[in-house]
Amino acid sequence: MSRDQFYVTTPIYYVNDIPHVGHAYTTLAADTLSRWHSLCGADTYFLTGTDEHGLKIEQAARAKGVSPQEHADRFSKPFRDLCGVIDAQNSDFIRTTEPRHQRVVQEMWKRMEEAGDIYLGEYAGWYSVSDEAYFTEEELVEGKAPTGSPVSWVVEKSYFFRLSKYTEPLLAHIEAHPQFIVPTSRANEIKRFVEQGLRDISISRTSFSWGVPVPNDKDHVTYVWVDALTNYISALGGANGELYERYWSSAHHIIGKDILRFHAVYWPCFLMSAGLPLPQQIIAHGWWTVEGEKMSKSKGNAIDPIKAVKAVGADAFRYFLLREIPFGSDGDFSQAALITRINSELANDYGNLLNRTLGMLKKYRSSILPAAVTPTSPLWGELESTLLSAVEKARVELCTAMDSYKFHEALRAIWTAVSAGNKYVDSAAPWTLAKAGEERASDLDRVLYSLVELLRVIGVWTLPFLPAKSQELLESIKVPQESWRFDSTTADSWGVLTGGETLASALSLFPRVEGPLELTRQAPVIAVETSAEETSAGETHTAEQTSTKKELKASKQKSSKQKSSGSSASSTIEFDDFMKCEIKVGCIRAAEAHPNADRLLKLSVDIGEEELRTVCAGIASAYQASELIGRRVALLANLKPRKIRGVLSQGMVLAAGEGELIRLIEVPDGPSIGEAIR
Ligand code: ME8
Repeated sequence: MSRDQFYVTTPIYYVNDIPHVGHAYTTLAADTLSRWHSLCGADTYFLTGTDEHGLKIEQAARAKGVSPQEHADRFSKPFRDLCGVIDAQNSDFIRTTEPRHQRVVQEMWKRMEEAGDIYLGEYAGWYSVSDEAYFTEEELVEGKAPTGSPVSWVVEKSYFFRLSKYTEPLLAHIEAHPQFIVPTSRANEIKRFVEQGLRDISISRTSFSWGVPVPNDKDHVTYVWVDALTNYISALGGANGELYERYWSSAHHIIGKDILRFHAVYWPCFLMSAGLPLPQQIIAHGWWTVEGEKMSKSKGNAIDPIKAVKAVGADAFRYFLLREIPFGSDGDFSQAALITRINSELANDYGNLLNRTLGMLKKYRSSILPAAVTPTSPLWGELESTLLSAVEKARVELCTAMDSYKFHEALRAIWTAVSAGNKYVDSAAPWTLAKAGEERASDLDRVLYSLVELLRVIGVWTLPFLPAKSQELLESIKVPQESWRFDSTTADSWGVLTGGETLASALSLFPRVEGPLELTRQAPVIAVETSAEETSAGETHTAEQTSTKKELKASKQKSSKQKSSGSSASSTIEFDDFMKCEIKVGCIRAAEAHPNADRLLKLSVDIGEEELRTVCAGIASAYQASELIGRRVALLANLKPRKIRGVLSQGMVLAAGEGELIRLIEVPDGPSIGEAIR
């Protein structure tokens, strides 16, 4: 049986820096996609590597007093190691200084030359070394490249590529393949650019020698982008290679938005000229900042993947990067957001489901899994049907999200199944069944089995995202390896575990993390502005000290904010004052968007009264309404009802944090709904 192929690549990274979170992000997205397609049965190939030629590298090596090759060897290694650090399973790692690559670059050149698309001319223009690109006078911004890097006027003999010839063919290809460039906003950007008409580009250099020699002209080396882009084919053995035959037609290039034009304009035109088919898709993702700032060497604020993995583990790091922002959008890496996601979604939501399931199985059945209960079994009940339909819905959403590179949606979908599991525990109340003894033994068996089966499904789904932890889970609950496949998770395949297996009695996959974490590459000595009471003028601080000071300042600001809003941190209240608050255990039965306020959700909360309480909560930027159903919350029940934007709110759910980071205070299982919280 022939299987679909899926070939995925990352950019090849420059060896002028060491890897940071931006590089890790692209590699991890490509890895997750590759693993996802494997899980779905495809024959996958995943390529990453390093880009080692060009003036930039030659100059960096010279500055360090080493040869360009030595420099490249030294700086390529951390990128190769990065894959291991973040648990990326690449099939190959290509380096542009390898002979296998250089051979194919020259072949590519010859093909383009034979097509009549290369001619010798003279180039004069503003050249930026750090961008490896020429700019026209009009493109300069205040005498610099649009990126802000310095430019110099260069005149040299150069070979040119007839890019202009491909304006129409490229536009036609983009029109005919609406999914060629994603997201659509980026495709439109490229279309607008091409519609203005493409100009021929210079594709060789004589001003330096660190590159692939142009065939039959030793004075020239190939322009770095002709060299670099060809890696996607050279790693497959060139256009006649076996791997090329097998994978090229399924190529997907994952890149950052910074290099879209090279991939979506130059590369397809080079390929058309060489008579080779175009890749299937070019997928551009957004840009990470750190704590609201651009990452830069001078600021020393680049997140080091090695440190991040050391601090929170590879899988939690992967989870955060993919869950935090929509793939095509820019996003910010903040330590607070990292910690919140790990603690609330991994340790809390997922951890609870896992702990409760294995804990109860141990307590009530000595960790032996009861016999399978499937939808056709007489024991199957309504609660199981509800659970299974939530799982089926999540499965569909997961597929849709992955088809459009919405990793954050995919994880959100999986977590709706986690919530459905936690809700199932609450509704099925296994502890009550256990109390009833023999009489309800088969009901208890059914609940325990269903929970483990749910864990199996979640374990399989999370394999592409959290590979090591998912594997640990699947092994702990004895899921046979042959069913670690996506098609084992349909509603029809509910019941893969047969029962009778002895499972692990406990498993701690994601421990809670506490800040502050040391995540940046280095803590440079930098001057900070301080007030006279904190330090004498001119003193310097390490970044660590700075952040402590920042935190200090923030907490001071916070407490002064509290003071001004009337709740002075220093004043105390009497016990009786507190006892006036009726805080009760509640359960959210329904949730929807507030009709008149984007920030608010309208919740229906059960606190054991005849009618549900309507509560307006300012949590819409942190929660989807659907994921709240079934959550146990703390509700301030005797707060005077008040109309909020036209809806009468009868109480307040307790939460901590602000904006997107706000999290509901959750109530553990045990106390029943309506019970007082003291
Ligand atoms: O451009 N946020 O290499 P490069 C998100 N050699 N992604 C980021 C990022 C950030 N802040 N910073 C870097 C090159 N990246 C060429 C590529 S390909 C034929 C040649 C990621 O080392 C993102 O994928 O500058 C971006 O496109 C890539 O690193 C740039 O890596």
